[in-house]
Amino acid sequence: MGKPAVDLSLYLVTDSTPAILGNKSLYHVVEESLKGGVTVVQLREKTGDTGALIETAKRLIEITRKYNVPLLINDRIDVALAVGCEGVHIGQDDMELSTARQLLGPNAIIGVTVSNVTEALKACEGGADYLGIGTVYATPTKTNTKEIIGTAGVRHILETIADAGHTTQTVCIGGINESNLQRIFYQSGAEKKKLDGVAVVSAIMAASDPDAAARHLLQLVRSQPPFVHEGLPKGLQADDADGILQRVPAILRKIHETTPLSHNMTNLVVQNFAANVALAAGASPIMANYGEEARDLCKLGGSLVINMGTVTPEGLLNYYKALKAYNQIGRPVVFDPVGAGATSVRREAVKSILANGYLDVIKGNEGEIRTVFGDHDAQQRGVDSTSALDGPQKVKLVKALAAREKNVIVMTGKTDFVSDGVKTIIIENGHSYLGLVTGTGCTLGTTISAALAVHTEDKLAAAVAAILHFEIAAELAAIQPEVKGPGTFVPAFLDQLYAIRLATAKGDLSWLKRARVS
Ligand code: 3NM
Ligand code: MG
Repeated sequence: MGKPAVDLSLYLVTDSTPAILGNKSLYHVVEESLKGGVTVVQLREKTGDTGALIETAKRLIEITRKYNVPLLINDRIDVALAVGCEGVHIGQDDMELSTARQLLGPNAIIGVTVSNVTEALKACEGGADYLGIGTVYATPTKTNTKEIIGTAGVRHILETIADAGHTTQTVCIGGINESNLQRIFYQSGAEKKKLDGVAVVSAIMAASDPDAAARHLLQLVRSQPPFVHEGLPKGLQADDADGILQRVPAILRKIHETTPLSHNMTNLVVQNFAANVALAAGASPIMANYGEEARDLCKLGGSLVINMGTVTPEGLLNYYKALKAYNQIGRPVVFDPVGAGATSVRREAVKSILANGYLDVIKGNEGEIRTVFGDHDAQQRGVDSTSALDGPQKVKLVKALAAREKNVIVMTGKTDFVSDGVKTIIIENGHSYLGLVTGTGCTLGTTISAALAVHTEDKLAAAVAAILHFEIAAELAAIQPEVKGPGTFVPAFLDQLYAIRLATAKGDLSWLKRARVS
């Protein structure tokens, strides 16, 4: 490979349709975006005469050369040859890569659109200079896309080409904008191969200030997302259940000492109970379902719980606003996909919430977690879970989902499974009364949020600490002499949450001996 690698960090694809460009000048927008730092420009015109296209390309190449940025032409090898620009971008229905290469020669930059593993491997083997992977998210800019592949699809392609030994550069495309760029970039990246950049149309072409838009997007590509927290220092890594168990008291103590805010956007059924559990566990609850409030609340050092137990269209918009606010400053979010598989509305809600922000922890029962994973057989009856998977299958599921989302997955049940995509912790604590009281699952989400707020650097340990606090409190409550059933259990449970917290603060860790963790 004699030719230098292209900087794909911020790849602009033009679009001069009025719906996107408005009444601005294409040349002006491209020049402004270059000032802002765009690193590649692709001229993409789906209509118009060849002569006019060549004229446009000629004018653009004068601009891109000033900024030392390559100009590529979508699909039209003839136009690229006519103007002598740096290369082309071809789709699956366009000219064959080998033919384009013959026509343009070895030094031309040729990129190929791919949306699955087969296309990606073929393009790499055929000598593509880069892959445009998409469509990541549905976008009004291109409505005839073949496949919406999400970040999971992008990551799968990256992993596959890396495994095959290809070092071909990559960008992703489709629905990328300033509010989702960092999450898409982060979740799409595979261990062995990250994306080299992102390609956008409307995020720049439709912007009122393309210079500022490009500048901001480039800065987002080049910086660590705020919601990614540096892990614990080496030597302190809790790589097994014992290591995590040792850190539980410190996490509980920190909750006790700092009273973190637990901002709950939760359902009507559990608001009161969740607030009481938060208080007993040592957090400061606020039940605020109005998304606008998150802009202020997210700055208070706490965490957010999104519980879609009584989801509504308006509620969803509120979730997005809050999610954005917390993601932007890197404060943690717990998502509780209550009844995820029960109705098609809820299945769609799960997808859109996943597409609207980064969720540090997702907590649900088996049916819910299966739905989040995309298992369409996980039809639920009401919001209760029906068990179908055995232990090893559950481990596999939580691990795969956590790896896909790059977060922590908690799957509750008689046995709980908690995974960060690498390690999976199995917890055998709890009591059957928890299943006889409404909202215990939801309030576990609240308890996890408190731990997460004080221990963002290790979400797995935070989740495990909260689960142990919660479930051992249930065990201790159930054996109190006054407890005769689920009714008397509830107050005793609140008492035990509180008692465990106070005992831990004083250094009494006898409760933790009940932990059954592996
Ligand atoms: N190609 P926006 S998606 C030009 O999937 C194009 O190959 C796609 O527009 C593909 O950044 C797309 O405005 C449009 O969402 C992307
Ligand atoms: Mg094409």
